[in-house]
Amino acid sequence: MSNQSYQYASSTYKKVGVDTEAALEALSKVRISIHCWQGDDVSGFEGSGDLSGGIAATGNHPGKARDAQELMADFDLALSLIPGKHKLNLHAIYAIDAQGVPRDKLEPKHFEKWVEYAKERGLGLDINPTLFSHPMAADSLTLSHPDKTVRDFWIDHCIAMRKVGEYFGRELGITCLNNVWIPDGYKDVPADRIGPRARLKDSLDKIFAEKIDKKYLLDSVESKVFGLGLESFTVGSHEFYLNYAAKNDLLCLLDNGHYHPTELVSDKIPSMLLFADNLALHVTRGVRWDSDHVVLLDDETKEIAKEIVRCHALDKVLIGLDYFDASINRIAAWVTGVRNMQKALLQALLMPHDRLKDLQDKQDFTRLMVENEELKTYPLGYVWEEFCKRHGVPVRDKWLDIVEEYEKDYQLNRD
Ligand code: RNT
Ligand code: ZN
Repeated sequence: MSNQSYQYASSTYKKVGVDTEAALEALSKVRISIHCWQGDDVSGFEGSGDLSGGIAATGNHPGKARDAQELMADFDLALSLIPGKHKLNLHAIYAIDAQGVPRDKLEPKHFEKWVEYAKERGLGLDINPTLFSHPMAADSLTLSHPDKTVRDFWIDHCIAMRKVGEYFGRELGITCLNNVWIPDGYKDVPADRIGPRARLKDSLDKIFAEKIDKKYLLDSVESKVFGLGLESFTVGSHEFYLNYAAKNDLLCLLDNGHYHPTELVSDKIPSMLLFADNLALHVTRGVRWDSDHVVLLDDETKEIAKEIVRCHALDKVLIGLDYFDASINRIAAWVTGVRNMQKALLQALLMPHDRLKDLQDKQDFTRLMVENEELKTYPLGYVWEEFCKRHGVPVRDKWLDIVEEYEKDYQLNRD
């Protein structure tokens, strides 16, 4: 029966020149970098308390992971419900058995257990230095701080994490992405804009001075428009990092919560790809601000996926997710976001892009609009079901029953 549904979908797409088998094959090769921090509201294992840096996880759904064991167990459940092979994205604050080790002294050995975990599951690992939720970042200034002692601490931390990333790449045989994001900014109109940016530039030069084999490690820098309490000025702005990355052969990481609301990351992707070999993304959903809601199958997610696919850039764009919703079951949040990113990619892979481009070039905008609109109700769902089945994960919303059972048996006993 279900096979019949897939056959029907396959023949429907075939009529517009789309091969569903090729789409399924292409999608199965895409590793999404899944952020570990959805599992515990960006708390980490240092036990130091509140999230800082102008970002916030809101909500108080019970059952968040309290330690590495719980986070790993929760993530295992999420993985069992997500089709395909992926990457796990870690932050420095998720070091294991590193109690009392200052962030600038973290070493690969503090991440050995994650490597073991990843190896057993065929996962890749990504890393982020953590330049927030720390006494040295209490004033939301880190790499651009006027005090050299503070800057040096964070420079050393970033260098330490590059070594951890290199270790991940070497151990797993899957290139690690090390992404630097800093909160630095001012609440009110600054008296000096170039000074903090010059200091940030100098700090980055020191962090990236050592060349590390790109087979193991790629480095990216993530810009932002503003943070909570830092509304007037962001040191690491888009222009700053765009230029810094281009000049220093680093990747730009575009987080779609980090731009003005009518500015779209989907539109930036082709421009970036004309000038850079690789590009990194944090796919998220900002509601009114950089609120980091769970990724839905919404228009911008679909448009991002379309750009990646029609630029033939599935192997050039490193797709990561970045959201942290504490108001719902955190495993369900992971599964929903990743599956939606995959659905968006599948939908993009099931479009006759050459034909549509041709209509644009011929300026047949009537037919272009009509065909695009008709494609929206093509039987994507049956192809998605087939993908889930082939990868041995539940179809449609069946996976939620499993999460709910786990929540009852394990998560609700945690608080
Ligand atoms: C913050 C950035 C950054 C963080 C994570 C936790 O606005 O998006 O990527 O969300 O590093
Ligand atoms: Zn981000």
